Amino acid sequence: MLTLCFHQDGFPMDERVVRLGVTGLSRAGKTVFITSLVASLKHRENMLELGTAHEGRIQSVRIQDLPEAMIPRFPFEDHLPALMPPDPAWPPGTTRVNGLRVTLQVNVPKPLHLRVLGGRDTYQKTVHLDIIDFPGEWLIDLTLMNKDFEQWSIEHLEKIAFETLRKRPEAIAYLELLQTIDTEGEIQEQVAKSLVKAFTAYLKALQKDGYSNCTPGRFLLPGDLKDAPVLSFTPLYPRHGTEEGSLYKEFQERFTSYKYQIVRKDFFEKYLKEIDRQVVLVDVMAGIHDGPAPFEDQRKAMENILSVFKPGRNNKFLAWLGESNNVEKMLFAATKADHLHHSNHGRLKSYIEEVIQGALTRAEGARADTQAMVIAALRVTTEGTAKGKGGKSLCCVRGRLELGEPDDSHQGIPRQGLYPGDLPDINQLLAVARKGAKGAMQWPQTMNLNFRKFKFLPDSELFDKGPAPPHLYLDQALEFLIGDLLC
Ligand SMILES: Nc1nc2c(ncn2[C@@H]2O[C@H](COP(=O)(O)OP(=O)(O)OP(=O)(O)O)[C@@H](O)[C@H]2O)c(=O)[nH]1
Ligand SMILES: [Mg+2]
Repeated sequence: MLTLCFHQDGFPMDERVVRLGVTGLSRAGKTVFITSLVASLKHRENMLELGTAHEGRIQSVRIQDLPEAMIPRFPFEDHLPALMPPDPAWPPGTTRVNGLRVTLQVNVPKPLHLRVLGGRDTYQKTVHLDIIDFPGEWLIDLTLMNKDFEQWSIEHLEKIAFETLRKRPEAIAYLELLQTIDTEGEIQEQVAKSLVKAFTAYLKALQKDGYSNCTPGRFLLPGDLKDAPVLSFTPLYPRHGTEEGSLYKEFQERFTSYKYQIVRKDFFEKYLKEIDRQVVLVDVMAGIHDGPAPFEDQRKAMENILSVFKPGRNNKFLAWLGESNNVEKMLFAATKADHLHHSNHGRLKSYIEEVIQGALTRAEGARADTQAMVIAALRVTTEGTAKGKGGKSLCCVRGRLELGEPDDSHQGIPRQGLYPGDLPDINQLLAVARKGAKGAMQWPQTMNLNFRKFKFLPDSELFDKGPAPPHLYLDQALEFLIGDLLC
């Protein structure tokens, strides 16, 4: 939205409101990204690649509530100090929607035709950047919108059957319970509850193993819907011509209400529909670490989710997106790049390009300006080399390695050098993942995949410029996302 206003001196002043969508699956790094982005706009010492900041033209940065009074404020004022010295720690997972507005006042050069009027050579532009944060678990629900209860049930039941072969106890428990229930008989709420309990336990087990397609997301993170009837349904074997009041019919209706009321009206339409610019964060390395099947599941989930934002000609979402959805810029970013030595960043970038290939093609079809990047919104490691076997030089990262479950006090954790391994060839990985989407839990030994998952804590030492967050390529990401608005 662009409003042209006039200053007291009679010169024009632009005002633009831009909604920046920060999307990503659970734990992709959305909250850290938003915190670091806002802090880096306020404290610009590390933002050399953001042209306006570098040129000193940003006059002021103000953080405010969103104009929508019902959306709670993103707790930036809590998150930033928590990431900083003296005892830096990561923010907790997000459990409800929240957001904030960052208002930037920028001096921009006056167009030539206005310069003839005399006065100053610059004028002031105001950009309001509206950002929403939400639990990643809810994003996956967008994939429900083009499914009915029967399709959704079949997909889940096929996967559950497969997981029983793999002896996943939660899958076995759900199927065994389901087999004892007459789904065409009258619904008994106690029976419904036991099904929901067993199915939720199964979804949680999948999520723990790194799977992304765990719908409905509210079963994992209900927010204020805990125990609401709309969350009381589970996948059932298809039945036709079932009577009103039967368990099958009730579950079918609850699924439909969930889809339209919770996913479409309360989530997509309220928070995601009006996005102007979007960053999609993907934790590619976690995907690889979890194994071929979860890696493929992550790729598919991202592709399906992104189809919501970039409607194609035959896309069922087109109807609800209407004409208003016109994402101008999309950035696909592989997060947590500081886990790898920079010599691997090129490979990580090629992963993200491959993983989101389908979505990229669609976005380009819709003429959005797209880019793939690797970033670390908060850099928590430094780089170095170590001698490996046979005196071979290994590229290492060094940081405060978090071992086991995080506790309240991380003080005193020593810094350790770690050789994270080299990323393997993406085409090889994708070939195994696609072939073994339902099968392989492990990458073949022959791939020599010594890459492993680890977690570093934020590091006080790296905050060497006051509250300006240390990062990797965040300034380039911002230049792409909003640079053009600031000139
Ligand atoms: N090394 C490193 N780790 C990061 C970075 N950003 C996020 N992380 C890690 O990823 C975890 C999740 O980050 P969040 O920002 O909370 O992720 P989220 O997408 O908001 O997660 P949900 O709210 O659960 O959907 C953090 O606790 C960190 O362990 C980063 O830039 N570098
Ligand atoms: Mg979060």
